[in-house]
Amino acid sequence: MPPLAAHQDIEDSQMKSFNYARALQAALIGIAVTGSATLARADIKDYEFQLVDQTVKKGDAIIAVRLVHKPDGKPVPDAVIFATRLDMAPDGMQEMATKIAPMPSTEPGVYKFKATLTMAGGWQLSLGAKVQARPARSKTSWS
Ligand SMILES: [Cu+2]
Repeated sequence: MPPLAAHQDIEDSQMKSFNYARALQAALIGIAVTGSATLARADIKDYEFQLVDQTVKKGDAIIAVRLVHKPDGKPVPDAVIFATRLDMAPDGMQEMATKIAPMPSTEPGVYKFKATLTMAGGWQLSLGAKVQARPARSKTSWS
């Protein structure tokens, strides 16, 4: 019966997209990055860690974060970054932590870490940054 068949097709495709969305959600990892910065006369609120690649998957992962100086939006190179903790606090599993190892990075202001994300869901990466004092800008006047 064509009308019924057509109806079933619609139901099937809805079911498929629903399952697909669920599967996608289950495989995804969300990482919230929290950070603190230390520098004499610098305001912590002026610095922010941003996750570079939002598509982190379960398993062995490279997590790249960019340290940004918020007032001018510029990445901050040469900061000493110390990863304090990577755990599943956003999913209510603070006790579920995984090891993090710093990795070399080629892009200034981007800091990389290697970690094994044992479970899909929400993770929180807590980072600390020791920011180098910026050299004072020389004032040049043209006449
Ligand atoms: Cu967990």
